[in-house]
Amino acid sequence: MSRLVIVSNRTPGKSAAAGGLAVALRKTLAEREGFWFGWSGKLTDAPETRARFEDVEGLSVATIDLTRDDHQAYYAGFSNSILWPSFHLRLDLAHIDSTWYEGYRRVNQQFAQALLPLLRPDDVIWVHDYHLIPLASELRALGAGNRMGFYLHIPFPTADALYAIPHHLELMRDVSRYDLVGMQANRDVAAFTEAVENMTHTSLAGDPLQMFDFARTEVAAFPIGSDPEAFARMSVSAAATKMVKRMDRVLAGQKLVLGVDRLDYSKGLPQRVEAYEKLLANNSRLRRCVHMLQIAPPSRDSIKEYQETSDTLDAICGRVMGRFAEPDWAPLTYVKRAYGQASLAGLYRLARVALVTPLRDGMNLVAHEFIGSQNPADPGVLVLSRFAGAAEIFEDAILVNPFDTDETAEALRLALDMPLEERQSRWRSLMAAAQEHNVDDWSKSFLGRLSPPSAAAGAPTRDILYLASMA
Ligand code: ADQ
Repeated sequence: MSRLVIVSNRTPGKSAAAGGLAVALRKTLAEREGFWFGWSGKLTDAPETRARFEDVEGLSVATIDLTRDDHQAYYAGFSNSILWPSFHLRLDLAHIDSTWYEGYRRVNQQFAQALLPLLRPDDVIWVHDYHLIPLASELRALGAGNRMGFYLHIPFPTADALYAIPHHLELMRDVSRYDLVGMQANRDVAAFTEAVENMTHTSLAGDPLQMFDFARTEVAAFPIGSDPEAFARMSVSAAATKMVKRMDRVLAGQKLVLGVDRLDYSKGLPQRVEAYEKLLANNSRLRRCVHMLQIAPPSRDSIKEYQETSDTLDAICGRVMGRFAEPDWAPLTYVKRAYGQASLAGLYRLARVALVTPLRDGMNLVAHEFIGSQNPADPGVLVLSRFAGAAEIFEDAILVNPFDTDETAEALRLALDMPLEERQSRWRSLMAAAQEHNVDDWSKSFLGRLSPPSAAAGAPTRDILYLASMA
């Protein structure tokens, strides 16, 4: 079997708490030869194009350092201040700085230069996420003919939002240099197809070699998932039980409403707390009977919009406390830190309702993890945003428009009042969907399509065919 090379902005570290995706990809790499390639997390003064190999708990990991300026332009700049907000339809939060694109391309070139000498002709390369859209172009420009796949973890934007991104034509041409492009949801494939149809025959600066050619690029939805059985086991583990006991003491019989997210404006946190505020305002009988726990560790906090989201959330939580708290009752707890997966699994299992209400999300793994962690005899209810990719999978969640806080408040009330039988039947259907879309099958199906059994070892054909089609 050919080797697998996984490329992502960050590689799995030794000490970082492993997320479900990292665990799944590690497992995939452990089953076949290959290595993981990415940024080391270190900043240097001079650009580096020689990768260093390291053994990370049995996994072969190759990394390079980046210069401070390049990293700023590539990561905080083009990736997270232009692509992330635009792909999440938040053009109001996008910042256009014309120098960032150069840094973004430079880092992708640097990745390609460092990766190329490590490659064998029949290696299969799987590139992850929006930071690395140009990587296939850059590798092919250096002569790599390998099979290359790209997986977009975030939603694909509507055509208008795409057109607002500087250099979007070049980025679309870059996407066309992959053999397989995976998206989270059917809606993303539809948006992508529409954009390609609008742009076909668009040339860049009149250069025919720069034309889009998606004829050899397969684009399909590969919805990611979690490992629901692992969450079922973790939710009754010792670490989970410890967390549950701590929380049970605070709850003293109140029903737990839980939110777990990175602190990101796409997750709809202020709207969610506002919906909870409306629930308490409209249903005085529920006061002292419910408690909301929102866990939201800060992320990307060097970016102004993230600090502002954090400040907004602080203010709204403070307002709800000021409005409803009593000397002996707090309506909510807001925790800005990360927890291990087992502790989270315990909290998921304890919760009567999970509020998973992003304004837009590629998939949302918290929804999958919550479902996996439930007690089949007494399951909680999932209130889920229509605008998460997960909404295509979990039809038996209570689906809401997260912008409409009245609707979310009413969905929350329904969830809290839902009889046991309905909770059980909805959960059974959700669990079946989570099992069907588990993360192991996700990576197997993507790699199965990227490296079909017929792909002969040592057959680097892509560039030759591409150039022939231009002749
Ligand atoms: P994210 O935007 O990070 O991922 P999500 O899918 O919800 O969003 O995954 C978050 C992960 O972080 C989950 O595994 C969760 O358990 C973990 N997590 C969240 N809060 C935590 C906390 N306080 N402590 C510890 N762990 C915490 C991007 C896309 C998503 C897509 C994923 C995977 O934005 O749409 O689902 O990639 O493709």
